[in-house]
Amino acid sequence: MAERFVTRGFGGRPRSAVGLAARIPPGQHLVTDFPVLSAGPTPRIDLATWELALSGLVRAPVKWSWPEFLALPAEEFTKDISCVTTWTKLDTRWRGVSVDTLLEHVELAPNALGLVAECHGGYTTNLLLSDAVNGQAFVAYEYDGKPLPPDHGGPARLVVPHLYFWKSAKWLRALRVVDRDRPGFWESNGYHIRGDPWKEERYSGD
Ligand SMILES: Nc1nc2c(c(=O)[nH]1)N[C@H]1C(S)=C(S)[C@@H](COP(=O)(O)O)O[C@H]1N2
Ligand SMILES: [Mo]
Repeated sequence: MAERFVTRGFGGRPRSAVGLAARIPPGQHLVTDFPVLSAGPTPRIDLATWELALSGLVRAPVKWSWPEFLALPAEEFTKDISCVTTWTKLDTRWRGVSVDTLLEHVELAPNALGLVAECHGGYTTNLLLSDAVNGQAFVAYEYDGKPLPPDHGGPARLVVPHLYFWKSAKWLRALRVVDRDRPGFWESNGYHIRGDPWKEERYSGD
């Protein structure tokens, strides 16, 4: 992927060295490439059969086909992302549907507490609803103005930029509403249940 030395003019963010440093969470370093990190092979996903489900503790579960998903109101998001392996990438540019928009289509049960992101290939990650609403998380299908590449989670992935990037589940197929914050794949393998980069919540016990 071609990277430019000069950053484009994303609205009003600080560009001085001091300003940039203030955007890098503790223990992280800046990258300009976009590393690929996957626990398994990149699945081949057919858009003709692709579905996104919103299921679990909702009155009536919803499923979107690819055309239905693309018809939902979408937004542009420009966000900094941090991977627990210590890279941080600034101003990543995505297009997708906010989790708020998805949740407008269901009625949550009173005991709804979290979401489990379920992926093609079996990967899962857990998220509190309080970390998923109010514009904090979205399901992206474009990166940098182009369809999201398969290695980066295309056709569509969850992006939760304020938490370590393992929470940003690639090849998303379902968001399941749950009443307990149970650990997903990495959270069951020694990583933190929440993963806030600014608090360095890397490993369970941090
Ligand atoms: N389905 C799925 N989602 C995943 C992963 C994975 O292995 N499978 N890896 C996670 C991890 S650890 C990171 S850091 C990011 C990496 O995303 P990228 O490959 O687009 O950089 O995806 C996250 N989402
Ligand atoms: Mo990661």
